[in-house]
Amino acid sequence: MNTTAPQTTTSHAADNSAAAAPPKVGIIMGSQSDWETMRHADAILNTLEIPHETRIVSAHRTPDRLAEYARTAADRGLSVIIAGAGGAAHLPGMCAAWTRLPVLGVPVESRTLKGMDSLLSIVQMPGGVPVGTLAIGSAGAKNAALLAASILALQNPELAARLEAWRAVQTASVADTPVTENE
Ligand code: RP5
Repeated sequence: MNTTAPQTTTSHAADNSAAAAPPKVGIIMGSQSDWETMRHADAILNTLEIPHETRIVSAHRTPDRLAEYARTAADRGLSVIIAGAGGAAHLPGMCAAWTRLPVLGVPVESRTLKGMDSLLSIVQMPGGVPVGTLAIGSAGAKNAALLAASILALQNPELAARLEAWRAVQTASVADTPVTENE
């Protein structure tokens, strides 16, 4: 388990491979406990060399931090926000309420309801304020980052090439026939 704390006040882009550029994607999460899931989004953005930042921003524990973060996101140069939360999981929706930027919601797997609570909360936004909702857990975090990459690649041919190369590697890694493992 990765227990490294997401930075709350300094740009995570300062310690990833896209160090020099201003962040284009913001990864926010409601709690330190979400990092084990959201680190998978961080890893994909690192691999694709997309400048980004990571923050703990709780809709209920730090509501002013959320408002400030989301209201200033577009002016600070962000293009996409990935928001992960569990349980009541109101972070992605409240974030979307404060910004016109696309918000991709990741339902974090909760202990009591296995993330079904998170999923239903995030996906059921009333018409008018959308949140693009991904799968529960690490697959959703990974796909949120890939979707953010696809959005950014529309205006960035170099990133489009890196994304296509990443997908080609994934395709090439799939074997033709199954093998018996752990025997
Ligand atoms: C939500 O409550 C967070 O997104 C997290 O998934 C969940 C539990 O938070 P902790 O009690 O672990 O801080 O706000």
